[in-house]
Amino acid sequence: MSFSVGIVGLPNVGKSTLFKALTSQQVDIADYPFTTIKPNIGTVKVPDKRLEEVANIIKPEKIVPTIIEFVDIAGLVKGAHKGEGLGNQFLAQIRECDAIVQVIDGFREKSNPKEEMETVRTELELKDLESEGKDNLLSKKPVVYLVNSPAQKTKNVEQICSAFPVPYLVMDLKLEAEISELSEEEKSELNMKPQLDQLILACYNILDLITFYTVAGFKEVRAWTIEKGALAPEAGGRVHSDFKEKFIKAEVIPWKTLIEAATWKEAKENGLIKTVSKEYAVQDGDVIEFKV
Ligand SMILES: Nc1nc2c(ncn2[C@@H]2O[C@H](COP(=O)(O)OP(=O)(O)O)[C@@H](O)[C@H]2O)c(=O)[nH]1
Ligand SMILES: [Mg+2]
Repeated sequence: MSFSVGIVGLPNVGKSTLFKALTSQQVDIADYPFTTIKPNIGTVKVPDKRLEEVANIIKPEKIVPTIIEFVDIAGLVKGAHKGEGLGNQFLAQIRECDAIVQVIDGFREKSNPKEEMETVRTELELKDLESEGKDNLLSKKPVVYLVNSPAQKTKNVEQICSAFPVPYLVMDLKLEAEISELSEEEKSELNMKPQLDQLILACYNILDLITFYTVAGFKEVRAWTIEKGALAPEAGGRVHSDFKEKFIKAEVIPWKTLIEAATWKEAKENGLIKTVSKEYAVQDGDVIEFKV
């Protein structure tokens, strides 16, 4: 299972351009057998420095990052909550997402980022009124605001956005889509640094989840995502159903402690790897070996 972020906004603001840039390098789906692929859903690797550091210690054959899904949702227009422009269909897609990235036009002469932000917010709130404040409200989903603007207009955008009551990112999505088509060599030759990692991390962080790592007998170091407060057997269940149903205990070490110990063996000998029971609440950054 993975968590999903809906790409939302008015028509023609760069949503599909962003989707294309994000998904140009699709994750090897074999690692994620339960991911259903539709044309507007893409799986994206979550950049993770800790995973790299853990892998440096374990030296596995394979490193598998955790993923989030991005969903390219068609543009909302004023009146979407009443069904304008297939609004109901698109709002239903947003409801299935865990978070939202709202793309805002900052590249056209007459763009008005603040008004755009408010138009979309109003549609979500009006739709929520219909559900009388009941579960899974659209306007309560965490949002990352992304102003689509080339660098030379950034000053202008900052001025307009100073009225924003929320944090936002500014990116040139057309450029990002172009960069995403380049090979690693071309990128370094042209000194092109994509900014998308920053967006992916902002989306991942706003979901307020935690990451844990498994080492699978030192063959594969892998990052996993789970809700805060999840107990060890539930985390195990992410990895394999047996690790939940037949959970006996797990060996746990915080990633940083493992890095400091320099090897797994060293950590073990110094008693830094703790044995935990099924009552243990997984902590962000734990490296876990499940025992059944
Ligand atoms: N100049 C410029 N044009 C852009 C940028 N992003 C998107 N566009 C153009 O705006 C149009 C709509 O983009 P698209 O991603 O399909 O928007 P969507 O309707 O929000 O999915 C296309 O013609 C894009 O080429 C940008 O950053 N700068
Ligand atoms: Mg589109």
